[in-house]
Amino acid sequence: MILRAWQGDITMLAVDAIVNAANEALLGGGGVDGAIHLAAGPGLLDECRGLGGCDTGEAKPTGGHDLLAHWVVHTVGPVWRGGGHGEAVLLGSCYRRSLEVAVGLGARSVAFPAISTGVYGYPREAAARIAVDTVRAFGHDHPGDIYEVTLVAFAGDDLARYEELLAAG
Ligand code: AR6
Repeated sequence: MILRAWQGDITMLAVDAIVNAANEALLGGGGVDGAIHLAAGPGLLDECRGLGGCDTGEAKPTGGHDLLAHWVVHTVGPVWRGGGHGEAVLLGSCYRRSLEVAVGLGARSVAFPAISTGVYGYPREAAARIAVDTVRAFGHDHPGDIYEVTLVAFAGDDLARYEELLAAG
C-alpha cells in the first residue's frame, strides 16, 4: 500500500473514496463535513438521512453524488476530553473501520482528513501519529486490498508533520 500526504481540499480529490469526519447524527455540520456536503450536493444529505446515524469510532458508506470520489465513508471521531476517555482507541478505530468499509465497497484509493483535529479538539501531533500507525498496520494486515491511502493536510503544519512521520518509516 502506498501511503502519502497531500495538502489541500479533500473534496477536490479524484480517489475512489473520501472519508468524512462527521458527527453521530450524520446530517452534516461544519469543517470538512460541511465542505463535503456542499461539494456533493443535496443528494448526499438525502442518503445520509437513511443511515440512522453512526457511533463514535464506527464508519458507514454513501455514494459520492456530485463529488469526483465514487463513495464517501462517514466516520465519527472522538471529542477530545483530555485523553483519558478512550480517545486514542476510538480515533484508531475510525481509521481502521473506514478502511474496512472502503475495502467492502471495492475502493482501491482512499483519502482521509485529519479526523477529530478541528472542532473535536484532538491534539494534531498525537492524531497524526495514530493516523499513520493505524493505516500502516492495516496495510500490513491486508496486503493488496487498498492501493493508495492519502492523508490530507489542510490546516497549519499538518503536511510537514505527516511527511516527518512517513519519512520515519
Ligand atoms: N479538506 C480537508 N481537510 C479539511 C477541510 C477540507 N475541505 N476542511 C477542514 N479540514 P473538523 P472534527 C480539516 O472540524 O474535528 C463537523 O461540524 C480541518 O483543518 O472538520 O472531526 C462535524 O459535523 C481539521 O484538521 O472535524 C462534526 O460535528 C480536520 O479537517 C465535527 O465537525 C477535521 O476538522 C467533527 O469534528
